[in-house]
Parts: sequence; C-alpha cells; structure tokens
Amino acid sequence: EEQRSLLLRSSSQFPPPEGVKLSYGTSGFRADAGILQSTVYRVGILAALRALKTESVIGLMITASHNEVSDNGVKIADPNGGMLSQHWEPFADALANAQTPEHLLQLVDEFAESEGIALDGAKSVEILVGRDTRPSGSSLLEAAKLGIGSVIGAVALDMGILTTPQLHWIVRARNNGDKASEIDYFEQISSSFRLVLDGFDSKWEESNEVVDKLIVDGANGVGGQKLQVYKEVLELNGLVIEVRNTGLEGGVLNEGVGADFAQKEKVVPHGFGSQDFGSRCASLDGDADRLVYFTVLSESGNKIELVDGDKILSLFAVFIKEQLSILKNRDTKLGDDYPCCIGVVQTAYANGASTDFLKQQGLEVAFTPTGVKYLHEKAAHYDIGIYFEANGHGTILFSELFLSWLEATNNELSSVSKGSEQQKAALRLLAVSKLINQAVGDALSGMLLVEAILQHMGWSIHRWNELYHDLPSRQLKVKVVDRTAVVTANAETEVVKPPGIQEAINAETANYPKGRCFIRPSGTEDVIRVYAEASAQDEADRLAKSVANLVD
Ligand code: 16G
Ligand code: ZN
Repeated sequence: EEQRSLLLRSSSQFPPPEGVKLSYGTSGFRADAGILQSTVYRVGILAALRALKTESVIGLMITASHNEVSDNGVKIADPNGGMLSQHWEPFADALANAQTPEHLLQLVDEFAESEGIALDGAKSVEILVGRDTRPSGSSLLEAAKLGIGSVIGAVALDMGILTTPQLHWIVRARNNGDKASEIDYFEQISSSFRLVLDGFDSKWEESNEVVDKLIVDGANGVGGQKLQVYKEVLELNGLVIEVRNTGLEGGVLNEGVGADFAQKEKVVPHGFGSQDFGSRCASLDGDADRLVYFTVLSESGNKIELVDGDKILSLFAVFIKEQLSILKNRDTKLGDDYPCCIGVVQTAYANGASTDFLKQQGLEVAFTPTGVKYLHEKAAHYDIGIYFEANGHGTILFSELFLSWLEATNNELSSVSKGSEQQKAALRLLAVSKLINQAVGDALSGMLLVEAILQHMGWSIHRWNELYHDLPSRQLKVKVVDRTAVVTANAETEVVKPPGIQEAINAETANYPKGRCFIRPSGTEDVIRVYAEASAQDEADRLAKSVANLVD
C-alpha cells in the first residue's frame, strides 16, 4: 500500500509529453531533451524493477550519443553490462507512454506480477546512474533518481559524468565482484595495453614507417574530456596522444566533429586541417562508444581517408588469428588443444570489400540487423566473437570456457617455456580480453587496442588501410510518414513489405557491376535509409538515387 501511494504521488509530478509516442529503440529512448523528464523518470522505475528482478546492479545512462546537443536519451545496462533484455522493451514502451498515474501504477502492478517481482521492499538493490556532458543531463539525472526512489528498496547511486561504455563496464565489474570505479577502469585498460605489448619491443622503432603521435577528435564530448584528464595517468608505453575537441575549447557537442560526422561526411572534423596531412587521427562520438580513424587526404582540401569500423574489425581479426596460430604451434604435450571457434559479425552496411577480405582470411562471417544488441548477441556464440558496425561501434567477446583454457595453457607454458613465443601469444590474448570492453563497444579501449596492434605490427595507418580497398558506396535517407511500412528480412538485405519493392531494387542493382543495394527503416529517425555500393563512385551514387526514388 505504501508502495502504491508512493508511485502515485511521484508519478503525478511527471505527466508524459502530449501527442508524442515514445519507443525504446535500438539505443533506448531518444528525443529533444525538453520532453524527456517523464520518460527518464519512468526508466528509473523500470531500472529499479529490473534490479529487483535480477537481484543485481543495473545501470541507467543518460545520453543521446552522436545526436545534436539539444537532444538527450536514456537507456539501461543489464547485469552483464549489455543492453536491456529485449523482452522487457515492450514494457518500457508501455511505461513511457502511460497517460495517467493510475495507468502507470496498473502497468507496474501487472508487470511485477507476471515477472514475479515482489514489491514489498524486502530486497535492497542498487542502480548506477551516469550521464554524458549534455547540459540537460543533470536535471534528467534528478528525474531518474526520483523514479528509482519511488520503488521501495531501490537505491540510486549517482556516478556523475561517464562515457556510456564506462558505465556498462562498471555495472559488469560490480556484478562480477571486481573492483569497479572509474580509476579501476583506467587502471585495467592501461595495464592490459602494456601487457598486449609485452614481450615484443615495439616494431615501430625498427620499421621506417612514420610513427608520430595519435591525434584524437573528442567530439566536444565526454570521451575527449576523459582522455584529456587521464592520458597522463595511462603511462602508455611511449604512446603520445593529443586530444582536440575536448569541449573545453568552446566547441559544441557533435557539431562538425565526432565519429558520426567523420564517417558520414568524410571531411575533416573541426580543429583538423592541412597541417595534419599524413598524421594518424581518431575520432570518438559524443558518448565514446564509437571509434573511427582517418587521415587528412591532401595538403589543401578538407577531405579525409576514412578508416572505419570494418577496418578496425579486420585489424583485430588479423591480429587475433596470428596469436592463435602461434599458440597452435606449441608442443602438444602441453595440454589438450582447444577447438577455438572464432567468428566475426557485421551488418549489411559492412563494405563488401571487408567481407571478402575477412572470408579470404578463412574467417566465418555472420550478419545481423543494425543495432548493437543484435551484433553483440550473435558474437557471444563464438569462443572469440568480433563484431563491428561500419560506423565504429564494436568489440571482441571471449567465452568463459576459452578464457579458462587460455589461463591454464598460459600457466603450463610459463612453467616449462616461459618467455617462449607461444607463451607470449597466450599472454597477449589474455591481455586483449582485459583491454577490450566485454560489456559493449568502447572507443577508448578499442583505440588502445588499435594502437597496441599497430605498434606490434610496426604498421602505419596507411599500411593498415591497405589491408583492402573499400568499394565506393553511397548512403541516402528518404523522409517518410510511416517508416514501419518497410519491413525487412535476412539481416535487412531483403524487403518483404511493401510487396514488389525488392524486385525493383534487384532490377536496378543488376545494371551495375559489383552492385549491391538495400533499404531499411531507421531505428532512430523517421526515415528510410538507402545504401548502395558499386565498382565506381558515380555508379554507387546513381544506384542509391534510383533506389531512393523507388521509395519516395
Ligand atoms: C543506434 C545504434 C547503432 C546503430 C544506429 C543506427 C546502439 C547502441 N546504437 O545508434 O548501433 O548503428 O542506431 O541508426 O545500438 P539508424 O537505425 O537510424 O540507422
Ligand atoms: Zn554513441
């Protein structure tokens, strides 16, 4: 009874915005920050229920990633640090759209009953609440706390400003009983960065490729800020990092800067220019869960050569395969071999040349629809699952089984052949599993892994970029009234509704050598997206345009 009146009282302070239907999309709720108070409050309630249900620590992150600064959003991190379990999404939608306190209470009652959640205050649970640097973040964070506080037994812990992947990492570490502060996060990624490099002197010194420092575009957001603060503490084996667009120079979040901008526009982010010709540059997005690299193309223009998520994926895959094959060469007396099943996961946006390259490397390539939750889930099926979206979101997942085999093998090897190539390979793989964020794609930890691998290989960014050559591609979007009218199948490569469109796309595509084209409804905007690829840029442009006309 106390619980009911508490919920009624507090929710009456948060009426939903009028005339808006919110939905928990691929990355939680996102909208103009001005209408989000009630949504964030309600997600606070949801997070509390999730914590009670799982009897674990849950995360609540307030961010709108690469969206403009006036937007904001909210999403939940599950106990393992991953995205909210998909079967809770319909409840999240219903809760966000409940029109009256009574209706909200009724939804909570029914859902708690069907999920077997006791609302008697007998259990005590914690919800970690974080936000990015958006000005609207602090008042939304208060709304989240009120939502959490309206469920008896749930306690909100304000984690302040964090990157999205940091919050996911901390939730995961807390539930594993590991040390889990922000300092622990930086301590773990910097010590594992050094461990990945352990056992080989940097080949950079021997190779005659230009090394130079790494220049990072922080998108005027939280990632740049954190990197600026912690880069001195990281003590990264000779890696020199210069951070631009930290937000302290007065630039606006995601405006002409950041990974999304660099990837979509293929021009230099603000603060970069001809003076950076030839340098190795990286770009983070507004909440630092996406990472792309680039170089400035010519001494005059503002064009960049993009080194995208597909190429990061390819670099990781090549490195890991190399370590596995070194390890395979060890004396078979040293314990049983382990049939390590390695797989890579991409979406339809992956450049066709990357997929060809990965297959040539003998790798199994799987496809899922767009959205981290799908890629992550698929990657978890492998002993080593590497996933990346072309836009730069991705990570590497290691199975528990494989990791314990690796630990055991490393122990055996270090007692009989310490310092051998095989032992070093085992050590490096273990270090990669601690460096790379197992909870979710993480620009900061991903960047350190890229840097460690480049140093190990003795590769410049140009050498890396030469792994394969991207096929020319074009992306367009078409504004539509109802994007749900388009329904796709086969990892978004085929349109099943409205009828006839797929046949028309096929007919268009057949006119182009190496042509490939698909359309899909966006998960974050009221648009249909069109992607086309062909052997020449003008062909990709024409193919995209004619298919966009089919949709219009
Ligand atoms: C969200 C997704 C991202 C996806 C993008 C596609 C997460 C954490 N983020 O940002 O993975 O690439 O949406 O946007 O899942 P779209 O549906 O508008 O094309
Ligand atoms: Zn992001």
